Amino acid sequence: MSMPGTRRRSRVERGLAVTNSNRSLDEELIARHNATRLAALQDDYGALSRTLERRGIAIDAIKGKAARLELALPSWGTGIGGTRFARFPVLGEPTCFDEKLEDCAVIQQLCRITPRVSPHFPWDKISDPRATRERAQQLGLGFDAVNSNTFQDQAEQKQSYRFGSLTHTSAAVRDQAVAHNIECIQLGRALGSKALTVWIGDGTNFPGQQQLGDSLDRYLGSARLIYAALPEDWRMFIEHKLYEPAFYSTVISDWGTSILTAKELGPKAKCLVDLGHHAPSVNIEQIVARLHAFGKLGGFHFNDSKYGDDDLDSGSINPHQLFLVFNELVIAEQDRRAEFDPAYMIDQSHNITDPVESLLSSAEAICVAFVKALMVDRALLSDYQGANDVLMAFRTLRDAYGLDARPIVAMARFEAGGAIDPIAAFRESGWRASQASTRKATGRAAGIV
Ligand code: PSV
Ligand code: MN
Repeated sequence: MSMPGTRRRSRVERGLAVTNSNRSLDEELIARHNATRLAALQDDYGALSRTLERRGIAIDAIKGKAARLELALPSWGTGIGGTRFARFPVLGEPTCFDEKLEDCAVIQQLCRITPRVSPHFPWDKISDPRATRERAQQLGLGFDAVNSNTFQDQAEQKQSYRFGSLTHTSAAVRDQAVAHNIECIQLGRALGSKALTVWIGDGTNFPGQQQLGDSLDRYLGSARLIYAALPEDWRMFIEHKLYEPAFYSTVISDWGTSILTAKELGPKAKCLVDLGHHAPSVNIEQIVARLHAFGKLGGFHFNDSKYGDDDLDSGSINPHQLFLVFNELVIAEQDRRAEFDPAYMIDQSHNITDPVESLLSSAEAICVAFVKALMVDRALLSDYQGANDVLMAFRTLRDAYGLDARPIVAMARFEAGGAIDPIAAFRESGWRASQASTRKATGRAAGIV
């Protein structure tokens, strides 16, 4: 027996709850964590199951769909971001791609719906893609869409993107930007990825700076070259953004430009909806329905936004909008007028929270929104819609939104081997503290790399 004050601290207390072999969390820790919470979860799950049963909805089918949800993790989201003014680093944050993968593996181990990582080049330096792919496999991870970056200059590059990249007036700059995208495809191929996401910051900051029509023509010319380099089974996601860093006009500013561009390019080109990239008050769920109707819904970057930002944690500001987006996705999946295979990714920047915790919290919020949409009584809703019973149709949506979906999400996660409360388990593991002793300290320079 140890004396009070002299008791040897457990591995967990010392922040050592990691296995030495693959540097992920100790499975025993998760099992112990779950053992203390399982009875309460079963209780909550049983109560929700009875509520749904009264509505003729089978809880297990919904749980199965929740378990099959897959969200990609942004490699850049694992580091501490910053604003234009400051970055507040934490000890133990990842300093290289390998360490970002380790943190993603921890997230996946705890929540079980984030099996793939989306790399961003050249932020992510990968010298041996085969070895990186193997390392990811060991950690239980695969790779999702690769992201190109022609919105910043890199030390080694010849041409500057100060005045644009794929739309630049100079052919030499456009060629460089096209070549970078093609390199991203090659790297992605080696990693086992199947899509390229292209977001450009091109546009203008002053009226008169450029001919607005000509810029789009130049974009299409460059994008066609990238499209031509896509492997047969790949997709190219075109991500629109209203403004920033082009504060007067952005070339790919909205879903209209995005879908026209995707149609010009061909069937492998699809539109990517980043929830934060719209004007305030825009009806994003309607955009989702439109893109699906025309077979151009490629995927999502999930985040939230209050003012003009696009990097807040998913569901932290407007969880109802997230629910309405998933409501359209549930309808789209059943509707099948067009292929339905959207790629889901979280795209956030974490400035003052632990990135692992924020990503876990967002994965939960996204899955909760999905489950709420699955709990809508579709037959009833359709009857009310047909009868133009506006209030009851609205109430049918509300009745699902008002339910607490968390027991389904937690039960699906538990049954898949994850933690009932992933953030609590992460804290119990002492993961961040354990990494602080081996990972280098990062700087204060602003930026999300
Ligand atoms: C741009 O704001 C964006 O949403 C794009 O997806 C980028 O690739 C990502 O953020 C990271 O900066
Ligand atoms: Mn994005």
